Amino acid sequence: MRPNSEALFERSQRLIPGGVNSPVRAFRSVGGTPVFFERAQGAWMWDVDGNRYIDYIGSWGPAILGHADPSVLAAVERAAKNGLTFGAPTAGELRLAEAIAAAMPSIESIRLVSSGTEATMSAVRVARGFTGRSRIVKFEGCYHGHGDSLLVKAGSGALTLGQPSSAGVPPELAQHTLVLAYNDVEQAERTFREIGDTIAAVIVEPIAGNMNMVLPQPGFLQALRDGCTRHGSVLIFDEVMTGFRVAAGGAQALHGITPDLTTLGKVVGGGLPLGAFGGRRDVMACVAPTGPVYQAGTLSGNPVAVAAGLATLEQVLQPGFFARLETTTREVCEAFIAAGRRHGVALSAQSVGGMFGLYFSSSPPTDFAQVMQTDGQRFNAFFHQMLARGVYLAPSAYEAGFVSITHSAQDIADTAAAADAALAATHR
Ligand code: KE4
Repeated sequence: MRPNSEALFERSQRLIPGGVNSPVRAFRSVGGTPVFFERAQGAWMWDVDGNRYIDYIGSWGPAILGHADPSVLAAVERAAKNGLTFGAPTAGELRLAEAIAAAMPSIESIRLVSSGTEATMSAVRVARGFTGRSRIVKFEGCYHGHGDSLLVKAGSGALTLGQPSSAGVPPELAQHTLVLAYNDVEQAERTFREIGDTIAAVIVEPIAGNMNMVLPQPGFLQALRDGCTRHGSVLIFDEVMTGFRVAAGGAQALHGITPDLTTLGKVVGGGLPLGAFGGRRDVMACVAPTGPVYQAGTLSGNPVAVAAGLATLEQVLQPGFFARLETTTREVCEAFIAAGRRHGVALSAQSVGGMFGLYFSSSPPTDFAQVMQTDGQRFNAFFHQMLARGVYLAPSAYEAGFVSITHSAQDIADTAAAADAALAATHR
């Protein structure tokens, strides 16, 4: 008898913290036992008991082509047969760098790394090295990976020093991180006026996807751009989630704002460990070995991960890809909205490209405070009802959802039917 999720979870908790290798997977936000998966193909995943699920997480973004895309697998196999890692430069990583730079003109120089965290951690260090300043600004509700300077929450007052949001982050370090309110233009402009010349970098998710999905309000990103330009601070767009997910050129293309640095991950690695940071040539010239800011990695630019990334971008950058993906994702949102309307439930949804937000509130939240007012308990009940009906949503009311190019009309119809039944069961 093969062990099921419960048995595997029980055993894994004895050896792995929380039984998982990344906290959100533990279902702590929604309760219950995390599902252990065994196989995935296209829009579907199968758990260890053989149950099939329509997947709306896509491994938190990478699976934009659907799982186990044949062309990506073929590219990975070809690369792997030539050796898994050289620790030396290869033509493939140059081709990937060129493909990214061609899609995102703000990237004049780029360094490949192995995760989104490495990308953002490195970008912050480069900004500090380039400006000679220590202070950085981030926004409440945005997540940029688990680098120490970015695990910081808002201090008591608006301009007070940041406080660690994790144990193990020294207060002496957290104090250099200022946490502002996402979409609060007036606060951002006031901060620049008062301390702009002390700011090394402003790092922002240009479309927030880690407090569920929150869109930038008109003028917000431009205010950050103008403030950084005026005060010589580095504007970092963290596009780990939005890069090659919301549009071919990322959120920076959709909003017409040119950052000084961009960080990437997820889709750019096609499902294998790969991230990147890059941008203005003068800023990136600070990166070792050309400059004094040290950054390195044994598996940076790994040839197999690069092969997966190149094969993925080859499809993602095809004309019409995002038009198709946008339509599919919008149809998924419309299915949820229609179900909420049929059952008289305050349920809203919105999408950009291949990512969406689903909220138990009458309209999509526009900032962190509004996100915290959405009905998390109703989401949790809905989550489990959908899971029981073979639809796998992100196990948290504060995560975005992701759609692949392989999600079919039938998948959407099945999702709509599951949402109907789930709301009927939870909102009597
Ligand atoms: P990784 O180190 O997980 O590759 O990337 C960190 C990161 C950086 N920036 C943004 C905007 C991100 O969304 C992420 C990671 N996103 C989470 C999802 N909320 C990954 C899932 C997880 O932590 O397990």
